[in-house]
Amino acid sequence: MEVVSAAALRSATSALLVLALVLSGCGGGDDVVVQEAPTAKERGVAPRAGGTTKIDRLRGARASAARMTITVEDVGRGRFRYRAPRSVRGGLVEIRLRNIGDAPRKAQLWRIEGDHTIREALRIRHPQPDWLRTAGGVSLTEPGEMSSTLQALPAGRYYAAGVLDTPGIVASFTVTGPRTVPAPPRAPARIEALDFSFRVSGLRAGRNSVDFDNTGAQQHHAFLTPMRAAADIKDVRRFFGSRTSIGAPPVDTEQTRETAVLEGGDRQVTQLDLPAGRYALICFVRGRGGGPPHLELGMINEVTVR
Ligand SMILES: [Cu+2]
Repeated sequence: MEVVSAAALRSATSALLVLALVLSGCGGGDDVVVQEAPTAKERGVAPRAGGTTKIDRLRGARASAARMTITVEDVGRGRFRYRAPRSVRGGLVEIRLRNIGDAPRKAQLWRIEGDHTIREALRIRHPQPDWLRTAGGVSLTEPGEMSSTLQALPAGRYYAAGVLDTPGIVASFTVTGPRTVPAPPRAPARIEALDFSFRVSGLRAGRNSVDFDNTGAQQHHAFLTPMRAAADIKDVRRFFGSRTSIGAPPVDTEQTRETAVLEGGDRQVTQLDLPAGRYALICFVRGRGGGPPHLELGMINEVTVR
């Protein structure tokens, strides 16, 4: 029997918050642009007491890839700020996110094409014009932790931010070098996003290097949230499909894992820490023009990790 506890209510609130972040257009956001490298103190950030900084390197290609580190920190009242180097040598790049804030964050990269400015980009919700590209980035990372992604980073003007509706204080940077670069090597685990379904193989309990492969034409991401013991995938679909859900949620949204958003045809190797269990795998992204979140078009699967 489900008892509606304070914890469950908190979870419900955070689930609705996640929904709000993903689905709504409510956030005004900060449109301040900073271009700063991490300070020495930040570079030396230590793991939490009793914790370890887990960096799982993909052997081979990752060792030879260029590397950039993005830092995210909280700056009060739900505001958060990214820092990145001003200039990065492009190619196959290992992008690391160091989270020195208080809440889980991801680093979504955006690339601006043509003569458009970051201030223009930050005003965009839907429709999203073709000159603003979702360019991968680093998956959701816990406070005090660092995780990384290996992906092609072609030359261009970029910024690191949160989601479209809640970008935070973004960090702009320039990628120099070739316009076309090699794709990353294959990883043992794979999440393929199609229009509009997922194919999953090779996920196991612990830290996974995941080949996140968008073989569709649309933008997609992978959102993995642990399912509660009594819940089935229909409960999860109903929960996220309704904006008025009350009662105990069928998932533990505080333990969510989430990749960055990729354009159709793009691929990256990213890290996901997955304790054993059953997960709901969901895409909440809408099309460039708006439209329903892909969850409503069938992008929801149950995945068991052992
Ligand atoms: Cu999608």
